[in-house]
Amino acid sequence: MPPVLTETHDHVGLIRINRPERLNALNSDVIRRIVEAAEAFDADPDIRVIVLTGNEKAFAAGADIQELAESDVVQQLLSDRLTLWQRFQAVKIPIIAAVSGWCLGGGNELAMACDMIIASETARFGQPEINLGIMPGAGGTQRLVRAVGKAVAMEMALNSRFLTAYEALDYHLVNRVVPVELYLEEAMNLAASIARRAPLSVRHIKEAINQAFEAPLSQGLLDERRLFYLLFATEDMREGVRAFLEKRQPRWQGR
Ligand code: DAK
Repeated sequence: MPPVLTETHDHVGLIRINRPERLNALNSDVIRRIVEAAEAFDADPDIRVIVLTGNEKAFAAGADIQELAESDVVQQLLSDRLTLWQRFQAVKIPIIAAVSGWCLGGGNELAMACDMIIASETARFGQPEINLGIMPGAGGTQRLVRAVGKAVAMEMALNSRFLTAYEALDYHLVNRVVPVELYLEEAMNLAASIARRAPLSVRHIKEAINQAFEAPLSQGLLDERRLFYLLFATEDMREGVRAFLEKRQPRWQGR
């Protein structure tokens, strides 16, 4: 079985990390396949939202420690892993992480690189890289702070504190927590609901909200306005307001 599987469900693309014998540890091949699958869905006009998941026991227990053991600084510097993460971030349609079980190290960084996280009650979130004498290297010291705040991020990265699913909810790392039997269904339902909305609005909203993490407020507001104005040039905007005034459901064309 390949280590990354894909399926489509109407307008939703599902990516499953599939290395159960290694708790879905992320080696270079797996990361590359995830990124390529996400890019392929992004380029497919029929797909409007992506769900990324693992299995009940593990979303991903971090980078593959076997591979790390064989790596040195030159290999790290020459590897294209950083570029792969940047390509994942550049995906324009929303990505929802459906997380159950272990979500550690690079696994947590991957979940945080998604746009929303649906967690099962059994999910455990952590940045345990310090136990290996390294540190988070794909957003664990940056995105985590923006999600949970400095104090909790420090404890997670400095002292390998794992968060339960409900702690992650309290600290705004995840959108919601559901029973383990339902986490994927919940994520797929959320994805399907977003997929029914005006596709260009969805893309612009994702871009604008992500700008809030990149740019100062004044720049972010300018970018938001530019994206807002652009939507006035779309047929979907005409259709949306007309449908409201005519008291009917809009029919989105994505143009
Ligand atoms: N890598 C490789 N194998 C792993 C693994 C991992 N991260 N996690 C688990 N496994 C393997 C175990 O070795 C075991 O294999 P066998 O002994 O059966 O052959 C099997 O999966 C089942 O695991 P356990 O027997 O340990 O299962 P338990 O339920 O007892 O414990 C656990 C679950 C998740 C607490 C434990 O497995 C664990 O502590 N795993 C390691 C977690 C960890 O330290 N993760 C952080 C890795 S460092 C980069 C960006 C990011 C990163 C790196 C580079 N660049 C931009 C270049 C990220 C780094 C990391 O994530």
